[in-house]
Amino acid sequence: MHFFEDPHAKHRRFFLHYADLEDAGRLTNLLNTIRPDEVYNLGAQSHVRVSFDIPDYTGDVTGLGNTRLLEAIRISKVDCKFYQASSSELFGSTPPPQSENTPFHPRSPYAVAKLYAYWMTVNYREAYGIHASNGILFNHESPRRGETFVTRKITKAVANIKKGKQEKLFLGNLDAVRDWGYAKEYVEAMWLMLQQDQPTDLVIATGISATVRDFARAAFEYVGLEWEKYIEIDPMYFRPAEVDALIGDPKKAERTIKWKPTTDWKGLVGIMVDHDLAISEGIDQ
Ligand code: G4F
Repeated sequence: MHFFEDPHAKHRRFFLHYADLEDAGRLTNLLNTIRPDEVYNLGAQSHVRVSFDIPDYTGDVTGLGNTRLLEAIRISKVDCKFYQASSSELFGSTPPPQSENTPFHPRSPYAVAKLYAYWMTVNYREAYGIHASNGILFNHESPRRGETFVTRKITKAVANIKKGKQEKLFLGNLDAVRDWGYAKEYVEAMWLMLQQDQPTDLVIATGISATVRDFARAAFEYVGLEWEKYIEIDPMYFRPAEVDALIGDPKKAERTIKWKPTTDWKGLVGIMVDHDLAISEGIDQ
């Protein structure tokens, strides 16, 4: 991103470059210019509910975006390792526990697009010998989580309600079961995957699950409030097809990359509510 003369440029170790997963030419050009050692494709239209409203766009960016990036690597002949952000949403309606051997059954345009990207990653590995790996990550959360995903929506509302800035929290399906882990730890797993000699596909999860109701109850209790007084159900947040239960089996990751999570969903509740309380009080994080 060099639009102007930057006097500090020679001291910088981190550079931003513009590109778009819909723009194959730019991706190839960028690969040729930067010639990276590692490429992490975390780009997507990643909201599951939203993907039902914009399935075409989701397929283009979340699915084909992966192919454009793999093609850019193949065409530019850059010798790099590739990480694809695959998702536990691939498992969809297949019952838990889910491991690398569990059959996929996606339940949303987002998950179908991710399934295509998963197999393209495997295909480029097998067809062209690219060091390409899929990290099949279960839900990973942190204070940086977008505010329309359920954990952050809850922790932000809890903080605002505690501070008297909000009255109610409107949610959809409280019965959904998720395996929530800490994004900070999951990013380490991504990096570890690209430090291996051999590419592989790995489930990254805690193996511990809770319902949306459990998470909400714990978040309200963390600040001494009774959750039932504040939560209302709004069918607007229901999905045309829901993923009822995701609980990962991370044993292969423990074995192959020596990765083990240390923060479970209850730990996350504390980290995220504390952060949102500080924001609500106007303290810079
Ligand atoms: O927080 P969510 O929107 O995450 P979801 O759908 O599980 O997907 C996230 O994790 C995936 C990995 O497994 C990623 F691939 C994906 O990109 C994303 O990061 O919803 C979690 C659950 C769902 O069952 C949903 O129906 O919470 C339920 N829910 C209930 N009320 C709600 C709400 N979800 C949202 N976003 N907003 C609600 O008000």
